Amino acid sequence: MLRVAQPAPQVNVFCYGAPFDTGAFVAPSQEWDWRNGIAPKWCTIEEQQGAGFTVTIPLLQSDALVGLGQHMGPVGLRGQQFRLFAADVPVHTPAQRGMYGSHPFMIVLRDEPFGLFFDSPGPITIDAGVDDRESLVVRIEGPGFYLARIDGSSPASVVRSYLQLVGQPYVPPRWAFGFHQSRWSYADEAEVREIAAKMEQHNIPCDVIHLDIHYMKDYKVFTVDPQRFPDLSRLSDDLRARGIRLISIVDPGVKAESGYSVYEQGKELGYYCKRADGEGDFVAAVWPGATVLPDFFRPEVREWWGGLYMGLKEQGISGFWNDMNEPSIFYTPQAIKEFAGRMQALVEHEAYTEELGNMAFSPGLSGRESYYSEFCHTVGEAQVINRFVHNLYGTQMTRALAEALERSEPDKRHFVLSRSSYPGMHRYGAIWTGDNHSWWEHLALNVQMLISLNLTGFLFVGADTGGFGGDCTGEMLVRWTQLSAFAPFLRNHAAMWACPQEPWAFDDETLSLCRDAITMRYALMPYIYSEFVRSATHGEPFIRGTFFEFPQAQRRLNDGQFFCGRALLVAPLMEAAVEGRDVHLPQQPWLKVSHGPTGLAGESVWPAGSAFAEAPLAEIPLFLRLGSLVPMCPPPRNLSAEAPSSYRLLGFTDTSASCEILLDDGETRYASWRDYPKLVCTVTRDSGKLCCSAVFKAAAARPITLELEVWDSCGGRQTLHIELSAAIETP
Ligand code: MIG
Repeated sequence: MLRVAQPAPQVNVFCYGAPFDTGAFVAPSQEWDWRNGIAPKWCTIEEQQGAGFTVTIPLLQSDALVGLGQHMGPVGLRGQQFRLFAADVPVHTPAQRGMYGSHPFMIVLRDEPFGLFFDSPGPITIDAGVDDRESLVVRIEGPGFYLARIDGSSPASVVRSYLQLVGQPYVPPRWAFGFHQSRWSYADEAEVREIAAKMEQHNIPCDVIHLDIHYMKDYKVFTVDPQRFPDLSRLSDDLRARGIRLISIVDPGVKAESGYSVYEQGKELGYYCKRADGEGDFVAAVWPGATVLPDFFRPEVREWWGGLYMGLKEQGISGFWNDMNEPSIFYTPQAIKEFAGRMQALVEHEAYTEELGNMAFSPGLSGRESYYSEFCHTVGEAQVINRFVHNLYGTQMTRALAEALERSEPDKRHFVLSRSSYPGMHRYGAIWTGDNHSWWEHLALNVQMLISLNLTGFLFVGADTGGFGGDCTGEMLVRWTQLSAFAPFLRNHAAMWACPQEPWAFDDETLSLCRDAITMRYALMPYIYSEFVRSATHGEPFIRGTFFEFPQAQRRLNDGQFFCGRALLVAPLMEAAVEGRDVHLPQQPWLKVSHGPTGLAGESVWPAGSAFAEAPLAEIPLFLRLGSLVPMCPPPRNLSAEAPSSYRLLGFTDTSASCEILLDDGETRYASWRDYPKLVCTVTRDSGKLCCSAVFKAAAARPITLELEVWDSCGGRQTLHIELSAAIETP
């Protein structure tokens, strides 16, 4: 492996008690400095009567703390408290201390930063300098845990080592970078066809339409409602012919209904989670009513479940969306009976008490933490109560899916999306950030989550664009689409009770500005896709905060701007009725770029420092970093279309800059970045004259046209036109 002359990052893994093997680590243990039961010098570890452990890490006053993936609150964690216990979180308010996923990896930012990964699948409570301002206190419930400490010279080197430890982030097929349109739920085949037709009619590039829970018959997983979707194969074929793919949702809860074949199979095989009291299968209520939960901790259950997706795959479904896998529980039959009984007793006696008031105000039935102590998993020989491995359930379900797809087509990359996740799942699939609302605050939260999740190895992520709950407005949809145009995963999705939210659901201006933003993303696809794959294969985040790229700007943890790849600084608008915002341009001159449906063009050079960027509704402030070269192409209708034969390159450099454009088929799996077919372009200045070299690597040469626009830091602009016929070098 090639290493630059930097102090090699140091990784120590401490093992405490008898930890559960979460599968998060992939690196063979010999490569790391494993220490069993020895307390590290830089923290104190207290054991609490067999109930768990408290780890206290002293913080310097100047330390900042980032990470934790999916969480509420600002990017900087200091001064916040968290509780990692995967939950179905219907409203994302600042009071929420935990989300759908648990990602217990943090980075302490100081001159010599270090990462901390607390590997344990049970509940974890984190106090980041609240009770004691000078300490990070982490409470782990369970029989043991691993603690990895990763010392590095920069946040980037810490993340790189972390990803060597837990494995390379998931790379989806290229088409997954296209525009996804979703809704809970498109009611039937006719409506899905209409959505596809409207995309064409309105000239909006689109690759995917999602089928939410109503495609199923009575919410029974792996069934298709014959009334709503009489011929799913034909529908998917027809859409595919127009470049649009279908993705379908799958929930873990299996309707407990005799005669329903999936239920019967699993029952016959004994594959459902058992009640902790030994009284048979655990039954809980979710969408279908009474359901049972597959025990995904057992390899044979994963294999069985994974196989069930293949039925949908054979009907032309291109990828899958695992929802509700915390797992979400609306109520248990026992809990609702108790609740109803108690309520009825009070009502009968006309006892309009405070208790009744409380019951009316908050029934507290959905997602009660105690439910998760009522069932268990079989792990090897042992029975383990869900609570202690709770945060891994969604990961195990998603692993079942990813492994089945891999078995069916081992040479390909697949589309896998999950709501709940834990480190390790970042290797198998994508996540979205769950049920946000059409609130400006959640647009800002989206930026925070992109940064924090990417720091934690979850690279292919995105939020419901336009917001899930509540009614979006035209202006909000435009601003959100402009932001998500730079997110790895771009999906417009809305809840059942929300107003229609497709780009055409508002007015003509909204439609045309959403179209512009989406089309711009397609024009930028050579950059976005190539840069994403490069990040994933190099163990780097794709979305990065200012502090990550410029560690000197350590205090700018939550400045509401982010880097999309290494070259582009994006400053989304996060308020209603504003025509601009403050931006912070670190250290060096930046090229302000304008954008449009055909991509980016240089505008003017801005000096380092804080500035106000005008941004009427049609615009999102974008800046190109000095030393970069961004490849673009004529925007295709969808990403299954033929590979482009011409590229536009926008550069900003006083010396030289280069870019690598992937030329792969968009779905073949490669062992490393080196193996991807690509075109490497380099621009240089030779006594003021612009030169460009372009070399095909691991790819057959083919005729390609290059249009170059290159700026220097004094505002000079040069252009160049090149016709490549084979592996040649110009000038
Ligand atoms: O309880 O399938 O987060 O994206 O549309 C709601 C219906 C269930 C929650 C998911 C959301 C999805 C919805 N699901």
